[in-house]
Amino acid sequence: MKLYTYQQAPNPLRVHVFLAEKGISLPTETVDIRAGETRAPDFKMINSLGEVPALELDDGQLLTESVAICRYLEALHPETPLMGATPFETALIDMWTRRMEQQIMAPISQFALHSFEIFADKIEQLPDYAATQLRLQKKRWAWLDTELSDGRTFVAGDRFSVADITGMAALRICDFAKEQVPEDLPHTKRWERAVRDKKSWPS
Ligand SMILES: N[C@@H](CCC(=O)N[C@@H](CS)C(=O)NCC(=O)O)C(=O)O
Repeated sequence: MKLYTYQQAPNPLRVHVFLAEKGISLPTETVDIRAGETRAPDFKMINSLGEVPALELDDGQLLTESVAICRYLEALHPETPLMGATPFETALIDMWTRRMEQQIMAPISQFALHSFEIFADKIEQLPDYAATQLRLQKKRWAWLDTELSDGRTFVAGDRFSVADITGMAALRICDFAKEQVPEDLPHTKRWERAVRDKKSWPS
C-alpha cells in the first residue's frame, strides 16, 4: 500500500491524523502541491481530479477522497474505532462528518480557493465571494458553539472521531488563512483546544 500525500495540506492531514490515532504507518510518496505536481499528467493518472490524498493498494487499485481512505483503513484496523463502534455511533459520526465538511470546512476552503495565489490557475477566483465565505465561517463557528454548549468534548460525543479530524482540517486552513476561531465562542474554543492538544495534531 502507498499513500500519495502532501503532509502539510488539509485533506492529506485528515489521513495522517487518522493513521497517527490508530498508531499505524504507511509508505508514502510526497506529491508537492506547491511545485504543481498534483496537476501533472502522471499524477492525474492516479487521481483525475489532481488532488491528494490517494491510496494505492498492493494490487494497483486506487482510492481517493480522504473519508473513503479512512473508511478502508478503519476496516483493516478496527482499533481504536474512529468511525463508530455501534450502529448508532457510526451513523452519528457520519452525520457529524458531513456537518463538519459542509458547514465548517466548506466556507474556509472556499475562501482559500478564491483568494490564495496557489489556486489562481485552478479555478476562476471571485474575491467578493471569498469575502462572503469568511463572514459565513464566523457564523458557522457560532453555530458549532451552540451545538457544543451541552459540554461534550468532541463533536459527535465524548469520544474523538473522524468528524473531529475533519474539523482539524478546517482549523489547518484557518491557520494558513491567518483566521482564528472567535474568542467569544467558549464551547468551540474548548473543542479547538481539545483537538489541537492531541498528539496526532501535526507540529
Ligand atoms: N475531497 C477531497 C479533497 C482533496 C483536496 O482538495 N486536496 C487538495 C489538498 S488539501 C489538493 O490536493 N490540491 C491540489 C491542487 O490544488 O493542485 C478529499 O477529501 O480528499
